[in-house]
Amino acid sequence: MDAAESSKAKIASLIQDVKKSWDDELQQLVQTLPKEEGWISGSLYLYQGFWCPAIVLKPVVSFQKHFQAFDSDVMVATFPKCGTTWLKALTFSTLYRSQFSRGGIEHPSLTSTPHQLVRFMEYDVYANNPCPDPENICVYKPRLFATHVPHASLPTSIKDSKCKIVYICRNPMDMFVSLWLFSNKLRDENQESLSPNKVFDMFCRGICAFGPIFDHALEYWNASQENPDKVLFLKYEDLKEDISSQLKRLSMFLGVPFTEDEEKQGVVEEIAKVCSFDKLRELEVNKKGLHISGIPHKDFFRKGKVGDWSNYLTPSMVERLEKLIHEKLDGSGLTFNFSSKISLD
Ligand code: PAP
Repeated sequence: MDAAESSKAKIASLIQDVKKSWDDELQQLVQTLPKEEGWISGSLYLYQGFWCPAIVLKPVVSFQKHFQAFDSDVMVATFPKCGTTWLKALTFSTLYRSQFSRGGIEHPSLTSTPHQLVRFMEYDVYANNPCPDPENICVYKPRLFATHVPHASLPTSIKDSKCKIVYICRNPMDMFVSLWLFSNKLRDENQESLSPNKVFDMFCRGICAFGPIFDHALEYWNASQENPDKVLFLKYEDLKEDISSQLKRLSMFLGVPFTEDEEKQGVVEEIAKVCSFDKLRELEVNKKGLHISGIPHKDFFRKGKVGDWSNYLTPSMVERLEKLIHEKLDGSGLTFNFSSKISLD
């Protein structure tokens, strides 16, 4: 073996040692954590106050330990099934619009899914590599990422830097229905379908991926109230109601406000259209293939409506959730729009 080969072998063995000690550390951590059955497969671990899916526990810890935010970074943060796919598409199209102007390079959203364009930290960037190269984890500049990790558990560099966070929340009734049906689809053929009563009870007790939803939303809500230049808090229902004004808020927050000329040329409406449910769902790239997490791309598009919960939840479920929403959110200033079907007042 020559000197170069021997040095390579030494580095490889060193990396193996680091990986091994890291795996041992994680193994020890897992043994201390409360555990519950997951909705799809694998377990949920109660880690730092939220239910972390077993499959992403290691990536979440790597993300916390190793990620170094840049001041120019943008992070899309969401609770699952609250509009992640939509917000990724909107943020990508708004932030980089000058790089893909009309008549120029083909827009990447025609050939890549929103989840490929804006990578999840825990399901993608850190999934197989505890320490990825910071220069290569996002091909666009400024860097844009996404996460479901709660605010309290974000890496400190995200909070200490000028990195901006865009958060989207959705009324918990529609969110629950979306997650329940999504999870059922992804369960193995030999697994029974999820009993709605059982998962609803788990959901109300906060036991679902990254739950409880109330703590998740409230942490980001409070952060947005304390520092509106750092955290933008959006609601799925507001986007549904008036996408143009919400896009303008987003562009201002990102520091790339739409110019008068752009507004006259209809750029805002164009972005809204390109990112709309119907447009995205019809793209070939979103119909075929699997996300890196193994989820079929098409499963991120179901109905995309506000108020679909009324087709699934029983009156007693609605009553329980209503009570919980009051209990958790009253006095916080955070409210939800459930469509015209019920009023929570
Ligand atoms: P994730 O958090 O697991 O990545 P996310 O995109 O938040 O997924 O959830 C998918 C939901 O957003 C689905 O809602 P539904 O089950 O109530 O239909 C999906 O239909 C909806 N969705 C996806 N893309 C859009 C879009 N462009 N506009 C509006 N809703 C969308």
